[in-house]
Amino acid sequence: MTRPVADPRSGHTLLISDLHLSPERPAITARFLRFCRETAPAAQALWILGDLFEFWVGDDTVDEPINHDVCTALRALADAGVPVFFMAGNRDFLIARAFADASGATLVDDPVVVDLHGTPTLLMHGDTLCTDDIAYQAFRKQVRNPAVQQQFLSLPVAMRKQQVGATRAASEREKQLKANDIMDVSPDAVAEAFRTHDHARLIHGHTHRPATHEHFVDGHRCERWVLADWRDDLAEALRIDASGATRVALPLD
Ligand code: LP5
Ligand code: MN
Repeated sequence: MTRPVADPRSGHTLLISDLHLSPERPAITARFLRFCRETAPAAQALWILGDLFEFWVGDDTVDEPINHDVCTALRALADAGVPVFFMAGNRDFLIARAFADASGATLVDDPVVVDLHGTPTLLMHGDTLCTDDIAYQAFRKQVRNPAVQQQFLSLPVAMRKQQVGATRAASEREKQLKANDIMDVSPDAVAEAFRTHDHARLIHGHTHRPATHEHFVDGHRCERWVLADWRDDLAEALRIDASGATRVALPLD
């Protein structure tokens, strides 16, 4: 059954990011599956702006239990006529075709500008805005290199998971040594993003610092919405309609 093409100014769109789903946090996965069943079906579209998973070691893990459950829930949404758009984060950038096929999600580039209910909106994961974090940007460049990824993907799954574990531990150690500000977006990078994209409303995640910011760039008032990560005591979606953006608190259990 095809749904009538909805007026883009009517209805609403939901955005989420940074759920960090993993077998270690079953309650968060259960919350996400409930969100897919009870909240998201009323939306015109669902955008996932990265770090849906705690990590993704390759599409050959798409049938692992949690990955399978997530893909099935997203597929049900897509089949019900709610398009799902997925942008990768710094944890799940190896998501590829098999995930898209299993989940029905459309993979989108970072950054992308879309018209959301009449307002041009720049969507990003957010890590590329953290330009003062020199060590992270160097790491990012390395792991986004297709040759490095191919080599990683040729390893057995267990070895890939082991390497990710070691990388996570190194990352956590390094984060302890970094000043807090360095791990936030850089004001210059934000201003540059607004300039490059015609001062579109910016929505991103990654920093786990949910807030709404007002920036003034070259005489333009610009809005930046930072999505919330999902924790034991917090789960949120951003709801966009023709009148603007609002944060929707989701039931915790
Ligand atoms: O993720 P988060 O928010 O905790 O921290 C990020 C930055 N850290 C990372 C690293 C990831 O957490 C590691 C998991 C990636 C899984 C990918 C799977 C596929 C790998 C494919 C390889 C081809 O992104 C952190 C930022 C922080 O955000 C805030 O922006 O500061 O950056 C770092 O901590 C990076 C370090 O500064 C430098 C890199 C240390 C890694 C050294 C590698 C050791 C490898 C051992 C492997 C055998
Ligand atoms: Mn992230």
